[in-house]
Amino acid sequence: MSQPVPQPIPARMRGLNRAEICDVNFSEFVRGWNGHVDARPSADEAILDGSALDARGFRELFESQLISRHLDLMARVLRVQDKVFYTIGSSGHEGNAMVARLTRHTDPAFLHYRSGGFMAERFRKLPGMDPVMDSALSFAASKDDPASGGRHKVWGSKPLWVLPQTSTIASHLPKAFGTAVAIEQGRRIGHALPIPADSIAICSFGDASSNHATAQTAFNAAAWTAYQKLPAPVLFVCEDNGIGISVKTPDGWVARNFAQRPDLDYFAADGLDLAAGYGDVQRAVEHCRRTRRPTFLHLRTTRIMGHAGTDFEIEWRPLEELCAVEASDPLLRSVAIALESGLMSKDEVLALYEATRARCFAAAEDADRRPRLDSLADVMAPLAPYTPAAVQAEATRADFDARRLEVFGGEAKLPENQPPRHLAIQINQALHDLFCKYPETLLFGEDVAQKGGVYTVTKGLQKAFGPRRVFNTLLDETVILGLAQGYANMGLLPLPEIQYLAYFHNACDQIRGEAASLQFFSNGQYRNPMVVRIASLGYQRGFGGHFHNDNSITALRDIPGLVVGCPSRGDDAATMLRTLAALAKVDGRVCALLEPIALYMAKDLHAPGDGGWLTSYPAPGEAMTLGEGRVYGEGHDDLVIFTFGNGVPMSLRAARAIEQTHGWKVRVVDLRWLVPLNDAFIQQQAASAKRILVVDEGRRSAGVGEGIITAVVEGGHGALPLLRVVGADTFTPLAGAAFLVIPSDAEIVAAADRLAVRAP
Ligand SMILES: Cc1ncc(C[n+]2csc(CCOP(=O)(O)OP(=O)(O)O)c2C)c(N)n1
Ligand SMILES: [Mg+2]
Repeated sequence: MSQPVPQPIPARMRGLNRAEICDVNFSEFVRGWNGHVDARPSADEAILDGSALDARGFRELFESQLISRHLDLMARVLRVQDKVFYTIGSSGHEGNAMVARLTRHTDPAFLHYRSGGFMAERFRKLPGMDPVMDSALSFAASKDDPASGGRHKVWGSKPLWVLPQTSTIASHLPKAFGTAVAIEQGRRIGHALPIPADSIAICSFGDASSNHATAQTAFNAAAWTAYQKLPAPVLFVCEDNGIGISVKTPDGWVARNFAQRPDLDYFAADGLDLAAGYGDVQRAVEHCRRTRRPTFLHLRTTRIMGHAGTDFEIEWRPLEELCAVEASDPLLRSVAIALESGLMSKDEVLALYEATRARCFAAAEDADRRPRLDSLADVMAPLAPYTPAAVQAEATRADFDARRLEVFGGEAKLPENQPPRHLAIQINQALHDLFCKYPETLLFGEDVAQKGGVYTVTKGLQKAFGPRRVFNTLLDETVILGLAQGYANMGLLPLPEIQYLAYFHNACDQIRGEAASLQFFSNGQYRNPMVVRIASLGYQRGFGGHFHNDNSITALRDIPGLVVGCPSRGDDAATMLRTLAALAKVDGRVCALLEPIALYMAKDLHAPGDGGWLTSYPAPGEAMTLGEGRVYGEGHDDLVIFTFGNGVPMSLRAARAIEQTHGWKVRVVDLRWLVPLNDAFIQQQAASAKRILVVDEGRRSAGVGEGIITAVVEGGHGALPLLRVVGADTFTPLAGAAFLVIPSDAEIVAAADRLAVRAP
């Protein structure tokens, strides 16, 4: 079998664009070929002796490789004409087309940015699709791009089950793992999956990316699952080109790191040689599908034409090394196979090469003539869909009486027939109701099952609904949120729990970069609805220190499209939960519920034993509209306090003192919804105010309070006497010192005193 021979680089070409050199190398290699030629194989004959690949398969894979290559070459040329806006290519990785050929278009795929070959090949799985045009539209950021509608150059396709990925390397591995788990678990709870039950999840990434914490956490979670003999049919495809931008992966490291991992089954395949690699890829895919075990496919690739069009390797890499890399071009090997097997003549190869080039350029020019996103409304359209009437109808739908009677144990035991209770109990009852209403609901996290959570909020749920719907995960927030995305991808309704707000920050990218961006980058075609419950905020009498009293809401505030609610009392939590679930179901929204830990058990408001913070359970049929606040002291205008969470009972207590001292009528406005802030409601409440106080237990900088004040000022009420009582920009210390950094009842009263000396 002849190997591609490194081409001598003529002096005139040194320092030139390496893409051009690779392009020229191809034609020169074909013209210079004078190796042995077999008799032409028939379509179903092995392409070369001993290969698992037949001639028809090779021919199609080769065409997919050429499409991928010419899209790259086209991008390099048209980038400088501002017709293309992305030049990270797949050159050297085209062998990943084998993975596409050997899997199904219904196997959800989460792809590396060098998966052009995979995409071109997957497009064959459905009739009437055009990989060249669709890709060209994405390269051109055209509004007609079927993957993202012009929002990013992504590999994505709704009909082909390719979920668009972000550019954050490794961030897609946890959700690929989650999707694999969801395929199995969905079936087990009787959920109708959108894909066949024996599907696998495919996830490709680079060698450097395999070191990333987010990747490692997915490998670990997959192995942790398989170790317990639970299924996790995920095919991890490591496309090893030996380098990450300019940093070389130590020789042999990927094999060393993964070949012996328990419960992550390792396969290696040569992605540079279709004839040699095909059988190994096939074994890996079949193993994953049959055993339902996490499988690691180590695919040998190379990277030619640099990391991206902007990477002038010639400036930082020895020329000899570059030439050696270019000589390992898998397309040269494919040409050798095509010629040696007798499948194609030199002229046929060159004609196909040039025809593919022409096709890619024609598509790119066509794409360039299509419209691009040209208004902010267009850009944002898929980001945060909201259909109020449908959400309200869903949130108030109460057609699950029979199930709840069964779960709660009869009419008399229904929560709405019980005396008023505190927040933790009412959240617990509301969760029971959600489980009755939605058989596709899952609740999971650390310690949520038998123990019922650190604060017993999920107590009894596992007993009532079984371990397949309520379960403990391994201790890893990134995996918890990755699982949530996976379940959502399979049409389930995940309610992941993050044990403390501080530990949300630990895994924030799974929401910030991934879940919340999916509708945007898929132009609304894919969604991963979920309601993340997070035990949050301070005021725990000095216990627990910073990490159990974290008050940083800011990290959630600027996540586009996210909905954040923060109830301060039990009835509000129940009606809010219903709306959050409806937002997830109807509009596919990613939602967070911040549960104020310090109020979980709060029973009293003004004095011990007054029961002022207990509430009755709202029967199903009641729900809270997104953005709707709660007003205490309607019509009171002397002072309006805007607040939320722990600030609500504090402000209500302070209001009494202020009324006594100043004789003012005080209105306390619980915003309840923190993201998005309801500016119109804030402005409407501010309109009749004589003075305004903002009580924000979050941090001073970039906190909710800043948003409230901005709304007030933009509403034209900035001239009113106005002050903030707000947390300090610090971490929270242990013990009594904790109270020094967050607002207190006394500070609210003192702030009112300061307002009193300002003229209204
Ligand atoms: C979390 C994150 N950090 C850094 C980057 C910038 N970056 C983009 S690609 C890349 C190298 C990736 O190398 P590898 O995983 O080997 O993939 P390859 O490009 O070689 O195919 C880096 C550092 C990123 N996209 N995401
Ligand atoms: Mg690499």
